Amino acid sequence: MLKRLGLSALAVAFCASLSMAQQSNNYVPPGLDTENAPSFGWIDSASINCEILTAPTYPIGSPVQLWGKLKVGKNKQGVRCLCDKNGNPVQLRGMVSHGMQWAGVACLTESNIRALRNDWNTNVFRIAVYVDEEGGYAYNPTHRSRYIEDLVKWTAAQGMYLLIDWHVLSPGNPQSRVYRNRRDNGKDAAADFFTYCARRYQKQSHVLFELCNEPNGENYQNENFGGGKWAWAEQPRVTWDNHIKPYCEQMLKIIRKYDKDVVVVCGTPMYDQNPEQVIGKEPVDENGKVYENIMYAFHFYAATHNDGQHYETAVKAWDNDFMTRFQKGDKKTPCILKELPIFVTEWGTTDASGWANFRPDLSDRWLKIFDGDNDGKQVVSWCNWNFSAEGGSCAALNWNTGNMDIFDEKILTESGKYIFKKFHEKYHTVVKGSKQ
Ligand code: IDC
Repeated sequence: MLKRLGLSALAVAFCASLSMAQQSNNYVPPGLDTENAPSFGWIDSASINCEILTAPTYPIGSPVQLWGKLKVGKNKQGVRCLCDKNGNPVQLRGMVSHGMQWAGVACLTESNIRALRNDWNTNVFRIAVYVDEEGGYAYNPTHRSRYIEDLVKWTAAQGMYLLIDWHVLSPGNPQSRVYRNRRDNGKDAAADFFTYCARRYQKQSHVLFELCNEPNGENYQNENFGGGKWAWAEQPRVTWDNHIKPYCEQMLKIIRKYDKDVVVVCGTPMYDQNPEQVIGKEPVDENGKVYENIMYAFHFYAATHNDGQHYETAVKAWDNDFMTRFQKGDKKTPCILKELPIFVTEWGTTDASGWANFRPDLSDRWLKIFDGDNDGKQVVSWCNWNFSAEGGSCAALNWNTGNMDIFDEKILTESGKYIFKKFHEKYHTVVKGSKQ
C-alpha cells in the first residue's frame, strides 16, 4: 500500500475521497450528473459588477516592464510559443505556491514574493487555488480578496508575472458540480471566479489565467482500486472532447468579454499529461474561430514521467516515453512542442506523490528539452512545485517561513537548492534588453 501511495498525488487524493465515501452511506460522487457541459449557472452580481483594479506601474527593468503583456506568437521556426508584447519568445520560470489554504498561507507574504524576485531570480509565480479540498476556495471565498488580490499587488510591485490557477484536482472533472452550479448554493463557482478575476484584473498586464489544473478521470469510477489494477490510468473518463474543451470554451467566453487577449492556459487530459489529445481540436468561439493567446498545460514529476526507463515508483500504465513525445514525437504522436504552445505550469523534481525519489538528473533532462532542445525549438515556460515546506521532498523549503527579509540558503531542501541554482543559470533564451 505504501508503495502505491508513493506512486502519485493522484493516489493520495484518491484515498482521501475513498475514505469519505466509506464514512458516509449517503455519499454522492461529485460530478456524476454532469457528464457533459452544464449551461451557465448563477454568477454573483458582486463579481459581475466588481470594481476594475487600476493599472500598476512596474519597476523599470523588471520582467513585466520589459516584456509587457505576454501573448502567444511564433518563434523563427514558425512554432507557436509564449512571446513578449513585441512577439519575441520569452521564458517564464518560477515557483508554485502550495495550496493557498494550507502551507500557502504561511508562505504567501510580501517579503517572500520580493525574495522570489530578488534572491531567487524568478519572473513568475503560480498560485494554486484549490477549490473543494479542505478549507479550499469553495469554503473560503475571502481568499479571493485576501491572498489572490494581495498576490496581484505584490507581484506587480516586483514586476513579476502571476499565474492564477483554478486548482481542479479532486474531483477531476472541471464540469463537476463541485466547480459548476454547486449543490450547496447553485453558484457556478468557476464562471463566477473567472468573471471576477477577468473583470477586476483586466488592466494588470502581469496576470495570466489557468482554467483548470489537472483534469482527471473521476476517481470513484475506479472500481478496481485495491485490486491492483488502475483503471483510471487506462480509461480516463474525463476527456478533452466531452468535458475539458467545452469547459474551456465556456470560461474563455467569459474571460474574453473582459480581456480580449490575456494569455490563458487550458488543462489537458489525464492530469495534464496528454496535451497531444488537443492537437487539431483547440477551443473555438461561438463562430467556430480558434481562440488566440491560448496555451496548453503539461505537468511532469521527474521520477514518474520521463523516458519510460525510470519508473521505480511508477505503475505499468505510466511506462511510456514522455520525453520523446515532447522532443521529437514518436510513431503515434507528432512532436508536441512543434504542434502546440505548451506551458509547464507545474513540475516536481521527485515522483508524482511529491514525497520521494528526488531526481536531479531526470529534471535536468526535461529542462534541457524545455530550453529549446526539441524539434520545434520551442522554449517552454515552467513553474516548480512547490514553494513551501509541505508535501514532501519536492518542497523547496525546510520550514514554512512568514518572512524572508533576510534570505538564508539554510532554508532550502535538496530540491530547493537544485531549483534555486537553476533560476540563477543564465542558459535560457535572453530577450534583448532584458536583465533576465
Ligand atoms: C499535493 C500536495 C499535498 C496535498 C495534495 C492534495 O503536495 O500536500 O495533500 O496535493 O491532494 C499534483 C497536484 C498537486 C499535488 C502535487 C504533489 O497538482 O495538487 O499536491 N501533484 O502530489 N499533481 C501531481 C503531483
